[in-house]
Order: sequence, then structure tokens, then C-alpha cells
Amino acid sequence: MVRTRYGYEQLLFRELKNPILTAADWSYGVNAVFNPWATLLSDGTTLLLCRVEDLRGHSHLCAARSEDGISNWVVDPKPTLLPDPEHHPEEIWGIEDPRITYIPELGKYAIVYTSYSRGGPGVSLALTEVFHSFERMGTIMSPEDKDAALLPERINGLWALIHRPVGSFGAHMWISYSNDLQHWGNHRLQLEARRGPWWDADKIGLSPPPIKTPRGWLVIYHGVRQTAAGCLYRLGLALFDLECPDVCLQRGDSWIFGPEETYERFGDVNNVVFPCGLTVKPDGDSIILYYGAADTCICAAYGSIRGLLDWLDRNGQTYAVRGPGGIRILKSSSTELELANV
Ligand code: BMA
Repeated sequence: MVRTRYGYEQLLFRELKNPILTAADWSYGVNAVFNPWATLLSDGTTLLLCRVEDLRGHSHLCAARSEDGISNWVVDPKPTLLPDPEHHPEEIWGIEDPRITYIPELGKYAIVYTSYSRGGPGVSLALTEVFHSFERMGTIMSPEDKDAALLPERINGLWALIHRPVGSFGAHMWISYSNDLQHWGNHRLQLEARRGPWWDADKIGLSPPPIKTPRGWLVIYHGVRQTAAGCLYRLGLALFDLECPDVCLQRGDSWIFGPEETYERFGDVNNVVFPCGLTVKPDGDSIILYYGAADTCICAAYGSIRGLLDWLDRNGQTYAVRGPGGIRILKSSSTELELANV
């Protein structure tokens, strides 16, 4: 077992060349590049769709491509997807943090992103086949809501969207269902932010789209701890049932990755690691996680799906189990978990 300098088990290993992309790699003037989504194209090229913050503070999305996923990036010479406030007023203050899912049934990628409206950040959807032209479907979740992604396949005949609305009872992860990708219902609380001093108290959100494994949907989520010195963004793990993704099977109590290196600790927003995408190697197990560091630059870290699942087995609490008779819920909320631990 490898331990980080803080003594906890290391599951994600930083690329030594981090940061792999910065604002200096863009041919037009930008303030910061961060929070990228990632995929491996059919020819093996890695494509990142990056959040790019311009010199007004508004964001758009821009693609960068690399043969090895680490170096020699070819960045689109102009923005790949700009806000379109004329037709979509909800994008007036920019578009941010894309989480993209390839949907085999449609033969298209579904880009779910934050659209920053005058009423706050909401969730929008666009479809694309090739990342050159985009079919916008508009807002699918009204503000305040973000950190959303689609599952790649229908669940019991319905599309499923994970998202993170903010309410007076905190910012928790929810899952909603739709039969046309436009109208959403059957809203269910999927994973609660914990409370008090927890690393994931008050505010959590999906990081990359869930990874489908034989044991369930593996979710890397971010937790936000508010401190007197500002927020700390760290990553944790949870596993959800394949057929009922609103049911959490396992969740880790501790974070698995947090800001440690200078490029994560200091930037426009200090102490942030924020992935929106990852690639899985042809072995089906090795991953490269792509994340924004300190809302300033883009970094990569290596891990393994098996390693993440093993860690959950050793360190996670079990919330529910699926047996021959169906799902048995053991604990229904993090609040009960807290009480059980007292
Ligand atoms: C979140 C999102 C991210 C950002 C993070 C830290 O709410 O807006 O885009 O990286 O805050 O500032």
C-alpha cells in the first residue's frame, strides 16, 4: 500500500508533468482552464472538453486533443462551444463544467453542463456526434442546480440524470428520470451531504459521470468543507445499485484525494481538485482522472477501478445489499450513520 504524505492510502497517483494544460496553451487570451470532461475517441486520441474562463470571468467550453492523453495537446484555435444567450438566455453568464455521456441508443454524446443564468446556475443539455456541431436542448433543471450527468442507458425504460440542487436543507445529490430527456420527474434523493465537521458536510456533487462496473455504478463525488479560511474540495467514493441507481450500496467515510500539491493549493480558488471526466484504458480497469486544480489549470492522476472498489470494500460502510430477494436497505441516510457512530 502506498500512503500519501498525509498518511492515507493513495489510490490516485498524480502525473509528474502536472499541470498538463494551462491558460498559456490557448492561442486566444483566457484567464484559466479547468474542470475538463474526457474521453478516448475511436482512434485512441484523448479528447478533453475544458471549461475556459475568459477575461470577463465568463466560461465557455473548448476541446483539446492528445495522442497520449498527457502531452502535445492540440487545442481548438477558438471556443468549441460558446454560450448562446440570444437563443438561450439561461447561458448569459457562461457555460461551465461539462459532464458527457456517450449514449449508444442515440449514437450521440450527451453534454450536460452548468448554464449560468441571471437566476443562478442551472443544468442544460446538448447533443453532439463529433464535437464540432451541437444540438442544444435547453435547461433541464432550473437554478440552483449543477454537477449533473446522464447515465448511458435507460433504467427500467427511463433516462436517469444525477444532479445537485441546492436547498435550505443543504446541497445533496439527486437522481431524476425522463422518457424524452427533456421532462424530468420521479426525483429521488440519491446521496446526502453529511453535517458538522465531516469532509463532505453540507455540499456534495457528482464529479465525473458514474463508471459502470459489474458491482454497481461507481461514483467519484466531491465534498466541500467550509472553513474559516475558505472551502476545501476533496473526492470520495460511493457505489449505487445498477438497476436502482437511487440506492447507495456503499460509501466511504474518508476522502480519497484532496489538494496537496502547490498547483492544487494555490490558484484563483485555493484548495480545489475538481474532476469532470476520466478515460478507461483498453484493459477496462486503468483510469486517468482529469481534474481542474485551484480553478486555474488542468491535471491528471492515474488509478484503477478495481483499486477503488477494493478500497470501498475495506473502508466503505454498507448502506444496502442486493440479494436474490431484491434490495435490502440497511441504513437510509448519512444522519443515521452519524448517530450509529456516536
Ligand atoms: C463549484 C463549481 C466548480 C468550481 C468549484 C470551486 O461550485 O462552480 O466549477 O471549480 O466550485 O470554485
